[in-house]
Amino acid sequence: METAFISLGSNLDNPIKHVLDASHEINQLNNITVTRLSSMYKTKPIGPQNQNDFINAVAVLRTDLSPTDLLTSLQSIEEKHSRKRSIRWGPRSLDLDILQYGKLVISTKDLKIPHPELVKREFVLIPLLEVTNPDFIITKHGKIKKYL
Ligand code: PH2
Ligand code: MG
Ligand code: MG
Repeated sequence: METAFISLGSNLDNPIKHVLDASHEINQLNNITVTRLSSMYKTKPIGPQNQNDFINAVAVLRTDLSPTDLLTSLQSIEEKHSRKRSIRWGPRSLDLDILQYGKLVISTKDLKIPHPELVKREFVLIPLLEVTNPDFIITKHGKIKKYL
């Protein structure tokens, strides 16, 4: 059993509903329990500015799935929310990213943990702080409080 942290984001058609529904759907998957969900944060888009504000949140999971199986499961939920992969950093109905998985560091073509943008993004760091504490260690980087 490992603890994993994921980010949830949406900026298309009722983003709060996409994020909340996704958290329930993740909890219903076999081998995953959502143990905490942060508040919903309304955030300005990073990247192209001609798109809606985002709703962002972070969830804490307990899971038996390997990182790649977890990724596949999260992608199946993104697809259910009619996620289309188009513009980099563009609008999306649902984005689920693995931020951290236990103390693991992975860097493959399809999966990088910790998430490479994690420590640069307030829309992830602030909800992550809410569900952890200032001394929480981001693998490779150190205490979260250094970045806020
Ligand atoms: N996701 C992106 C690009 N830009 N900006 C905000 N505020 N929130 C996001 O979740 C987000 C973004 C690509 O994953
Ligand atoms: Mg993302
Ligand atoms: Mg993503």
